[in-house]
Amino acid sequence: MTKSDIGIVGLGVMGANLALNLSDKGYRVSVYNRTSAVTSEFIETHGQGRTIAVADNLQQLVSQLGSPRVILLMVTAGRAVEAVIEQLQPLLEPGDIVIDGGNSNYQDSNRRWLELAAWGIHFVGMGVSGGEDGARFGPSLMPGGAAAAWPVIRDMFQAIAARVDGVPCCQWLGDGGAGHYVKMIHNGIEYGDMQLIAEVCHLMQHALGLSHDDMADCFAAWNGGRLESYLIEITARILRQRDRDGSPLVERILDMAGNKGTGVWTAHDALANAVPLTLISEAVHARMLSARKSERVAAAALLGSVPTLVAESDRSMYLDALHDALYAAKLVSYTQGFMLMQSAAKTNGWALPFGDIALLWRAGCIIRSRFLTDIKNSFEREPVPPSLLQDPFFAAEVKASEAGWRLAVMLAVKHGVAAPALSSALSFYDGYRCANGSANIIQAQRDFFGAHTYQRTDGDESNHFHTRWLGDGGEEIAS
Ligand code: NBP
Repeated sequence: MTKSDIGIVGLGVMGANLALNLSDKGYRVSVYNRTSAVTSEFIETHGQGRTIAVADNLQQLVSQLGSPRVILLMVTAGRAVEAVIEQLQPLLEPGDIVIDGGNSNYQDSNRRWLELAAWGIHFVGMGVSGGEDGARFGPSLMPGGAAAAWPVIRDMFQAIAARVDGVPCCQWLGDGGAGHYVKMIHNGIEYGDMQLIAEVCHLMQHALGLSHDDMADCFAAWNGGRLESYLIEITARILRQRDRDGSPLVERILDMAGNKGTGVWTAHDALANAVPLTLISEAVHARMLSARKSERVAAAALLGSVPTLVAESDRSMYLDALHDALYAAKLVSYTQGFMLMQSAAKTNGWALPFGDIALLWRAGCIIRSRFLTDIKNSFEREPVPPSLLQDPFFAAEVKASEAGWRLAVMLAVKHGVAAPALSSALSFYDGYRCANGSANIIQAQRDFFGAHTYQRTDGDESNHFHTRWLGDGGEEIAS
């Protein structure tokens, strides 16, 4: 029997569609699913005219593969991945490749990379984005792990990935859990983009008094400009969707946002590594607040007031402001996301290819947008700017958007509409572009109550001083 190029474990939404995508591209695929009825249904529905081999167990799957064996796990992250790797490891030989394509925590991938390396097995942690449609017709793929695996799997995964101008949205990202790390940041940025859009919708509705069709028209128009992106495009379509009785469907959707934890991982990682990731963290917190529905309903009865609407004649000015606010805040979010990746690259010893990361998010994933090409250009400048906000192109863009951004945040504050992402992004921007901030007061307070010392601005910054605040007011150099 001809050996298969790849074995897939897990025929859920993602595994099944990746199997079909690989098969369409001419790769011979073997599939195995824990529940055999799922495999039977998959083959009945899709097997005709395809060379997809079926395995009843992992041993059979392994025996169907050419050497080195390439096995893609598309099972639920966590215990399921652990269980499958445990069962697979004794069946494999040095040089074989195990790819985890689930949404695994990058620290698990760091560990699995090391554990499997001890057996000579190459572990790859590969972030997969784009959902069902992406998996079927072209996902964005973020592989990292054992570098020796890349030459073996590159052609196969670049063949099935999304493409922009012929460039595949699949590039090698680095050792260990680098691929899953980048996927985590992708998901965090997705949280931020979604929250910003939700805030803008809320302001359009509750401060400007726009109808759902007007809002949809606005997003559709914005999608023709510099905000062009998948999420803006689908928001226009969502706003137009009607329920059975003809009313806007979104008004019937409960305002409690779910989450699968990757946003929390991102925020947590930022806190653990002292990176100011305010926008994504606000987006995570906003979902947490949304989940407290009954508490919010009670608070609305006690504290709520009906916000007034702006005059109709001012609407178009405020719509322009919301456009600029969305653009500028999004830039802050990406600035922070790339800052976090730069910090992780240092901590983990990864040479993350930041320009390529922007390119591989340009298609096949939820955050795809025009904007990512400008980010790629920033990482190609010599020298690379210390952050996206210091890139000459983006600095000019954000300055041009600043007045509208402030107006939009003022609108939210004045009309009592929560806009935590738009406003915290503006606070970050104001803090970031402030050469002399307010932390001198904090340092003085810390020294006052805890003798934590401070550095002076008018001398050698390597010296630390303590003032005898309650004594004679004199200053001493701390050791
Ligand atoms: P599904 O929930 O559709 O499928 C889960 C698969 O895991 C099934 O094949 C299931 O087998 C298998 N599985 C489980 Br659960 N426990 C197992 C075990 N102990 N041993 C062997 N197999 C086991 O998931 P999916 O949506 O295809 O997602 C797969 C991975 O891809 C997840 O990590 C997910 O986060 C990630 N991802 C999903 C999307 C998306 O849009 N859905 C996008 C990007 C990434 P069974 O049939 O026997 O239960």
